[in-house]
Amino acid sequence: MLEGAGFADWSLSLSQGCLCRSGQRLVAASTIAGVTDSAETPLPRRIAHLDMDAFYASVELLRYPQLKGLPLVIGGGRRAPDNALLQRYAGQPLSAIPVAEFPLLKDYTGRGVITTATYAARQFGIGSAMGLMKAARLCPQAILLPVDFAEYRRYSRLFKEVVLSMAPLMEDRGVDEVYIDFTDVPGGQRQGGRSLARLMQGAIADATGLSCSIGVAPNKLLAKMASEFNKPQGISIVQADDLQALIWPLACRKINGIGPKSEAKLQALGIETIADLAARPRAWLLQHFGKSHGAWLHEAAWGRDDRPVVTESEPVSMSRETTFERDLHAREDREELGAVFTALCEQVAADLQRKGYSGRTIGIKLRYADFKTATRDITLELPVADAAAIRLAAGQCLKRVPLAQRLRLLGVRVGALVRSGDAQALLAQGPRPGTRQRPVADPYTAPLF
Ligand code: TTP
Ligand code: MG
Ligand code: MG
Repeated sequence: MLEGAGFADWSLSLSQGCLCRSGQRLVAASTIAGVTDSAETPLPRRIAHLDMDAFYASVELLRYPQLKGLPLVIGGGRRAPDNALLQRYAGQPLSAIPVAEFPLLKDYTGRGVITTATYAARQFGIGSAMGLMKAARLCPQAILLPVDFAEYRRYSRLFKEVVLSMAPLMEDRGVDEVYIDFTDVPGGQRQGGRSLARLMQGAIADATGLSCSIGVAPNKLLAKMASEFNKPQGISIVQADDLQALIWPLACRKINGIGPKSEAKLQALGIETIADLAARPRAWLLQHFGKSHGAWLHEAAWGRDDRPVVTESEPVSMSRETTFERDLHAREDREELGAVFTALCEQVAADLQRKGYSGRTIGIKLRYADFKTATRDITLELPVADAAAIRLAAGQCLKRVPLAQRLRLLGVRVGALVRSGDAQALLAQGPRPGTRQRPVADPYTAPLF
């Protein structure tokens, strides 16, 4: 069984909750021809997006510096602290393990995917989400290392602490990226934000040994695009009047929020670049994409986005999922599936308990052999965080999905999270009207999985 990173949509997905708007703007005083204008003029918004370079791989290179410059991919399973290689070199520094001892991509068999690849490996056309065996055909000599989420989380915390020490308005956007409001930070306006971005890159490198790329722009939408312009170790500054030169030539897909489906629809309508999108009348977009999505597409194409930098966030759901080594059948592989299902529930429960949350909405996700995906969920009257209750509710969800076809992936998710302290208070209040009872063991599902 592979522990998939499940990165794209589910795994440990920490979505944002409460909004906290950036603080008061500073007062700018300007002197023109001897006349002092002391009116309160807000400084122009300068929003940075910071994204670590080849994050998981770069963290691995800190402990295996002998692999620097070589093609390296991360994926295929979790790092076991007692694996054969580490045992053979027990007592010696990790940096002393000879390069020739590391596993190569060409020797991998299985269905794991790449979480990330170093820039040296990307030159061979391989990258995130590609199957490891396919990648092995493109770059057989790449070194393959397993994932070590605990270590990546540790470095994630470290670099965010550095950012916060320099600029207090930071929005956490996942393990390796953040938005930062530079507007009112001393020096944040200098060179459009370049000076502060450079200082930040240096401070992060000093504290962690890792490199990052930063884009600074009038808003989050443009900053996110800008941070990719000069990766790795890049700094890109976008001003409002750069839209035509820097943003419009890009493919629509570069807009964060336009995924493969929207891209295909846009292409079918003859829209390839952001310039093509900007050229369509707003009313036309509304007609083809609906009121809200159409309006958003129009605003995005014109580089407009007034979303604030959200400084406090609460996870709204936590999940775990796994892709099987071979497709499994609900009946023929009942025992194996049942064990995986229970393990996933236990993992989510452990995640919840470690982070101090409980949740009322329990969901499952299945991906069938034909890659179609099904999800179901159930909302309980009270939040739960224990594996047995999650397992029971998830089992009820399973009853509601077709199980004739083989499965390649199974996931369990707990949503509608509340802090466990708040959950205790809810428990004391008793059940809410209109929600389901805490499930009892189900004679059909319990033996099925
Ligand atoms: P990214 O920031 O998308 O990628 P990256 O940091 O590896 O490389 P880049 O220099 O282009 O920013 O993702 C951050 C980490 O998230 C990445 O190191 C591994 C993980 N990840 C996955 O596990 N699966 C994925 O499909 C992607 C895109 C990332
Ligand atoms: Mg990154
Ligand atoms: Mg990222």
